[in-house]
Amino acid sequence: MKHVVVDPVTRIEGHLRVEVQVDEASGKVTDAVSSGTAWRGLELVMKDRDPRDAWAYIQRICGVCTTAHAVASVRAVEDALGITIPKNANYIRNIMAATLTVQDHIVHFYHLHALDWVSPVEALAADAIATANLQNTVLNAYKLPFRAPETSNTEAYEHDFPAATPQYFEQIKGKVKAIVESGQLGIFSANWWDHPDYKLLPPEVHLLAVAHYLEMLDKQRELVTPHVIFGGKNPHPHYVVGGMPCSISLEDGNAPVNTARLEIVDRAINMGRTLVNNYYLPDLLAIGAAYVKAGRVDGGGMAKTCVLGYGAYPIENYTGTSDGGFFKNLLIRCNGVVEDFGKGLAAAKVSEVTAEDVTTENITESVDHAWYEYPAGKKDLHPWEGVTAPKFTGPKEGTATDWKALNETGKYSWLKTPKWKGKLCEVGPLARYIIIYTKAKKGMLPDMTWAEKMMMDQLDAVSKVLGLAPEVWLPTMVGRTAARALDCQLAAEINKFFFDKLIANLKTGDTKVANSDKWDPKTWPKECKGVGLYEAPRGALSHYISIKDGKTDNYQCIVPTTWNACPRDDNAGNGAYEMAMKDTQVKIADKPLEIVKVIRSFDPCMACATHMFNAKGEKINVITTDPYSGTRVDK
Ligand code: NFE
Repeated sequence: MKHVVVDPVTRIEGHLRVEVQVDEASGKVTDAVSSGTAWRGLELVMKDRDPRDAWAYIQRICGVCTTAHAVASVRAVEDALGITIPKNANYIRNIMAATLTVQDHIVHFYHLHALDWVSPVEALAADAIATANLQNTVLNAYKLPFRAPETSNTEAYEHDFPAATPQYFEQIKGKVKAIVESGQLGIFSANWWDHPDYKLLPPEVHLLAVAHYLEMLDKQRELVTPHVIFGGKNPHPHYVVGGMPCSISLEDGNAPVNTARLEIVDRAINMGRTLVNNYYLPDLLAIGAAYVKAGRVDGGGMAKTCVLGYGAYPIENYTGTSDGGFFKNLLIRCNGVVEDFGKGLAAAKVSEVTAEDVTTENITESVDHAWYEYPAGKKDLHPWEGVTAPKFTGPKEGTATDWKALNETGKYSWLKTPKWKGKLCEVGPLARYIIIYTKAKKGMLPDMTWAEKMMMDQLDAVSKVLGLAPEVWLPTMVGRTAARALDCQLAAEINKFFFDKLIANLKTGDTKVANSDKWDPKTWPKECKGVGLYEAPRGALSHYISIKDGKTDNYQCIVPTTWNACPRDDNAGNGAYEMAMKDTQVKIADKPLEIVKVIRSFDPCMACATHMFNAKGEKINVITTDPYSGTRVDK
C-alpha cells in the first residue's frame, strides 16, 4: 500500500491537495482525500456593504468563471428586494452566461485538461494526411451541426480558423518537433510523457488535439468580446442591480451599444459555434472513443449515485427565485437531483429541485471536517443562517509548507460540506446532462424546449460514436469531460438564440435595460433576504444575502467546486472528488496520472471554493508551484 500526495494539483484554478492510498498490486485506490488549502473569506468582506455593490466585490471570488458570481449576486439582491429586470437585461445576462460557458470550457479542455490525454511527444509520429482524415471522419460520424431553431443566419462572416488539411497538420508537426528537439518543452514541460495512458491513443489523435491546443491559445480571447460590449471589460464585467448597465440604441451610432458593436457580438458568437463544432467536438470524440474502446469507463464516482442542478437560462424575465418564478421559465429544466443513475434508468430516482429546497434546510453546509467553527450545538446550517468563522487546526506532522499527511478523521480542508437533504451531490455539466436525460426518459419534461431536445440529440449522437448507452458512458471520467464539450456546443447555440431574441426585441423599440424603481434604499423593507441561482460552467451556484437597514447583514455562497471538492461528511460519506478518485485505477503509484486526470475532469476552481483572504495579511500556507514537483510518495 502506498500513500501518494499531490500538492499542489496543477493546471487547475487555485490550491488543491489530494492524497490517495493505492494498493500497488491491484492499482485500486482504497481511500482518497481532497483538501482545499487556502481560505475563502470573501463572505466576511461583504458584511455591512451596500447590497447594490455586492456583485462587484463578490465577483472577485474568481476571474475564471467571471460574471458567474456577479449574476448570482444581482439575482439574490433582486430576489430580496422584489425587482423584476427588463426583458433585454434577461437576454443580455443569458448572452453573458453562454459566452462565459463557451470560452471557459474551451480553455479548460485545451489548456488545462488536454495534456492529461494527449502528448506533443506522441504527436511526432502522426501522419498528416491521416490526421486530416480523422478530423473529418469524426465530424461525419457525429453528424454536425446542431442548430438553435429560427435563429438568423449570419454565418457569412469569415471563419478565421484553419481547415483540416494535410498541409496544416504537417506544418504544426514541424512546429511541435522543433519544440521537442530543443529540449525546452516550455508549456509542454513537466508531464509524465512516458505514462502508458498516452499509448491508448493513435499518434494522429495526439497531433489533432495538440494543433488545436496551440490555435485556441489565440482564439479564446476573441470569444469573450460580448462581455466587453455589454459589461465594459473581461474579466469582471459590470452589472447593475435591476438589469444591465449598458445603454443601447439601434439608431444612434454614438450609443455605448450600437449596431456596429452588436455586430462584434454576433461575430464572437458565430466564432464560438465554429470552434466548438469543428474542433472541440471532434477532438473530444476521437479521444473519448479510444478510451472507451480500451475499456476505460472508470472515474464516475458520485455521478452514479447523486447529482444536482438548479436549472439554467430563464427564457424571459421572472419575478423572483424564492417565489418560484425562476423555475417556471427555464430553457434547461435541469433543476433536480438524480440518485442511482449508475444502476440504470429504471432504478434512477429523480427529485425536482424547487424554491422550497433552496429556501429551507433542504440545502445546508456543515463543517465537521472543515477548518471552521459553528455555534455550539449547530451541525448543519442553511446559508441564510450561515456562519464563516475560520479555525485552522492544521496538520501537526511535517512542516508548515510540506505537511506529512492530512488526518481525514478530523478537520482537513478549507471547504465546507454542502448537502441536499443530508446528501452529498456532484454538480456540473455531467450532472446537467444526467438530469435532463433521466427526466426526459421518465416523461418529466412535457413540451421539451429546443435546448432540451438538443441535449437528447447530442447524447444520442455520442452514444452512436462510442457504441454505448448514455447510462454506461455518462457516469465516467470520459463522460464528465464529454458532457462539458456538449455543454459548450449547447451554450454556443443558446448564445445565438438569446442574441436573436435581443435584436428582435430592440427592433420593437424597447431598449430598456434596467429597472431602477427600487434603486433608492428608502423603498426597501427594513429586513429582507434573497437567493440567486445560476448554472455556472462548473455547476450549480447559489448566493444568499440577508439585508438589514439597507446593508448586507450576511452573505454566503455555495459554489460548484465546493459541492464537488468538499471534505467528507460523517453521515453522508465522501464528496465527489474523493468518490471519483476511489473509482479510479492507478497503474504507477508515483506517477498518478489517472488521479490528476480524474480530478481535472471536474475542472476544479479552488478560488471559487476556498477564496484566499487573510485580514492581517499573514501567510496562510506556502506551496510550490512547479508542476508535479509537489508529488510525493510515502513508501
Ligand atoms: Ni472559479 Fe466557478 C464556476 C463558480 S466554481 S470557476 O464555474 O461559480 O466552481
